[in-house]
Amino acid sequence: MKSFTNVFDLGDLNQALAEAFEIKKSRYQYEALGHHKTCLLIFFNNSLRTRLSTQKAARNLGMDVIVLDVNQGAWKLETERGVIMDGDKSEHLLEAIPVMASYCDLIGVRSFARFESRDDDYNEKILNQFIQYSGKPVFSMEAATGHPLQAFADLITIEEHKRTERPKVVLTWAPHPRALPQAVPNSFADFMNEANVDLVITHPEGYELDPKFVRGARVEYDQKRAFEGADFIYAKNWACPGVTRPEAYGQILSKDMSWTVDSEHMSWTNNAFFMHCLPVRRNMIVSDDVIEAPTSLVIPEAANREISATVVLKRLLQSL
Ligand code: AN0
Ligand code: CP
Repeated sequence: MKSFTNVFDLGDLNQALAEAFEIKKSRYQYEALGHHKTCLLIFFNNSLRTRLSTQKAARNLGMDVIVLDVNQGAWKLETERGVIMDGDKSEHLLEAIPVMASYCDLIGVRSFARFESRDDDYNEKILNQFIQYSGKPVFSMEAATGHPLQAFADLITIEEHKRTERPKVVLTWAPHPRALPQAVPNSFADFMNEANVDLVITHPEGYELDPKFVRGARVEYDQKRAFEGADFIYAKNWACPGVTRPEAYGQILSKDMSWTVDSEHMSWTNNAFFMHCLPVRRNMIVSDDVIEAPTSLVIPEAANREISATVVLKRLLQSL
């Protein structure tokens, strides 16, 4: 594997899951693989889980880790070519990338959607520059349109908890006070569409996800109907993806609190598990009682981030 940005980079998902369970049983078994190798983690945005779980994964594999928070202590980076750099940005990404790459063997990048241009975000302008100019294996730690390490961890968690061969999995939009990226729902749909699950996506009108990720999944605008018989409820807020409403890309179209997942919502399901990638705003996305219930998987999902990252970094190391 030369880079990791979406589900297709993993190849056979059953094989990837088998590898994940093998690593979960014995997480230091590939410790020799990373000897004298360095993993650089570059954060343009905040993180708790990704920051910790990816460092842990790199150490499981015997690697050294360097973490760079671009906005805290590094020079402000210009990302556009052709700009006269007379503003507050002291360095260009086109120099910074090869310099950073010279100190490491693998590069993880977190760079959220900026919501300035849908084309720039959906063409993964920043992540692709790292892939193009670093000459090193690059993996996404949540880029503009995807968060595949999260979705892989979610798939592992579903596999561990499913009660039927082909569970019904519902991805539901929920309200949030700020405009959030589509990376998490995009990657969740990307992975679920390749997994052995029945995926239903529900959201208010205007929140249609990009067809590249929705593919053959059923879209149901009636949240109650979507929840009926569900085995897993995966909640997430996202801002307008600009599919049916291009002019509203990145905007908040609704704060309808009737979409908040509470115990009444969960009563419509087949005693479903509740999932969310975290961080979550309680009583906006999900009620206290639902996230605290024994059927809430938010902590196991976060713990599985170490496992998904260990599988991915192991495969990238094996490609060196
Ligand atoms: C981010 C998002 O919605 O993409 C990160 C989630 C893993 N969440 C926030 O910015 C609150
Ligand atoms: N789920 C997730 O990626 O969390 P962080 O933003 O804290 O890394």
